[in-house]
Amino acid sequence: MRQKLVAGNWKMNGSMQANQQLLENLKQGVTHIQAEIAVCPPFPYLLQVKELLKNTAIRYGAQNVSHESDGAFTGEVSAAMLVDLACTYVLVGHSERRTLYAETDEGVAEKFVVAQRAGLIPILCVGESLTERESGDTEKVVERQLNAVLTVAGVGAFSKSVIAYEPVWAIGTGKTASAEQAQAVHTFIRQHLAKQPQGTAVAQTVQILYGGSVKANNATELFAMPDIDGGLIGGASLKADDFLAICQAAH
Ligand code: G2H
Repeated sequence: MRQKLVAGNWKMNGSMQANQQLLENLKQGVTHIQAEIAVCPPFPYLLQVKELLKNTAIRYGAQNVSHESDGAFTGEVSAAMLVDLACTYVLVGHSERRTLYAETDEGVAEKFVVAQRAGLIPILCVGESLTERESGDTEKVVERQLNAVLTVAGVGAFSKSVIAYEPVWAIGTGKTASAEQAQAVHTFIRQHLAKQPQGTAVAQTVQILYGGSVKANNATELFAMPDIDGGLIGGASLKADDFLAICQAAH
């Protein structure tokens, strides 16, 4: 039985005041929630989030990490710094990073390895664009994105990571993949991992989240699917009531 995880990706949103309000409301609301819960604020707020979430079960992580360890890399943030701030998770390869900041499969794989080596749990985001889905290439694209990590880290690395399937056409668009569409890709991901030498056990235990316009009104159906282990939530993670309703649906 895999534990469900609901992670909020705040993207480039928030302020000291808004974060405090949001986290205070979350802290009050999470008492009866069974799923693991995490939030991923922008870098400048990690320390604030660390303080506010002290002695709670809510974990937190970053939205990106440098593949470099330290040195003259202006504007970058290292995995060691995230560990220093007691982050549990870090998103790698979110589609916004891949499309807007030209991150490649190989670059994402490098970040995955660096993050994991430092002791963080990478949440590897994969997913196809609308054109790729329409041309029947969904599995090919997801397989290619997974293979980049498998090549450098091996299937064993997935035992200490999370995968988030996020179809690009469903991100922030209000269009959600149907529960069946998402389930089909999640099954494919598990099967692909299971096909690797010594991949069977990892394929069964790795948490695979769905992301892309998850809302309180579609979360129950999505999370009821056998291979969907929770969600990576963008827009709906910015309002405590919406996020809590989604967390409630994950049990
Ligand atoms: C996908 C998701 C969070 P949203 O990016 O990672 O965002 O829920 O706003 O579609």
